Amino acid sequence: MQLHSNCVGGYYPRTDNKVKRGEVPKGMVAWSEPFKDYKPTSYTAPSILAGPSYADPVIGSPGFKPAWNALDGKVNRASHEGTYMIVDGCPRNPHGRTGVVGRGSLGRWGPNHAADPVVTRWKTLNGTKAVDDKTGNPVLQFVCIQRRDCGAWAIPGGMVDPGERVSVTLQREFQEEALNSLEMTPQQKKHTEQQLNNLFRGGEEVYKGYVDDPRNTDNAWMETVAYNFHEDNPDGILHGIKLHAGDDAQAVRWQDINGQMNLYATHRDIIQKVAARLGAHW
Ligand code: RP5
Repeated sequence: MQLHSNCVGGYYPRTDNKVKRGEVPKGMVAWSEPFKDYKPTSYTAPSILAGPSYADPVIGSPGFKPAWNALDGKVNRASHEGTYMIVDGCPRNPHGRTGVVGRGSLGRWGPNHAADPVVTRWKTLNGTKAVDDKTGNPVLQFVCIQRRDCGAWAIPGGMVDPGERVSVTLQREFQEEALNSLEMTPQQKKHTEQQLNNLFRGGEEVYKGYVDDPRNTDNAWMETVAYNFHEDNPDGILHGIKLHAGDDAQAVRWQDINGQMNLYATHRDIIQKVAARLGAHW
């Protein structure tokens, strides 16, 4: 199992550098390494403890009897990566120590399920496919958003709501973050949905599993299912659609895909798989 690195060391995100992660020296991330002096910081964000609808109660609260590693009513507590351990009553991050116990800013104990839509088109110059000078491969572009919480550029993904089908999450998140559908009239929204339905019906799964996300803790972590929605036609809908950032995104753009891109969490790895799948420049 690959160990994580984005959620080890430094300060927990969005805590104004007040919540320092407990020390996890190099080579001690794996749980299999004995580390008797491990002193993780306990942190669950006040916004999560306030009990929003998307968050679990505190473990031990009366009536909270989660079915770990399973579909628990409408909440999916199963991991894409197999069975995770429950230690002292709490799920344990399968990718190692993070220096934080509790949920940080994540709502669920254990896996927090997201979906990431990678919407791609070929870059064109004067109506023809742009090709990279060095590799000779065509240049692919994807719809990339800038996250409002940290300013990093990312795939416009989001959380799967309880009971929601992943295919619905993928299109919903794309429409909310890259097209600002939350501020459309019902007619505009319907029209946009109809325009995109065909594209979103033809997706290919490119990744499913753990995300090395800076918000992960020892007891709560991000997982995702990423799909590629590619439009090959240079006169297709994606060449006409107007991008408009909304919801958790503060900006949106068509990003040329190449190996130099710096993206949020492990999104670069996901995009690399898409480039390989389509034989694009990297
Ligand atoms: C990442 O966080 C996932 O890959 C997904 O892009 C995102 C979901 O979290 P929010 O954008 O809803 O905060 O780990």
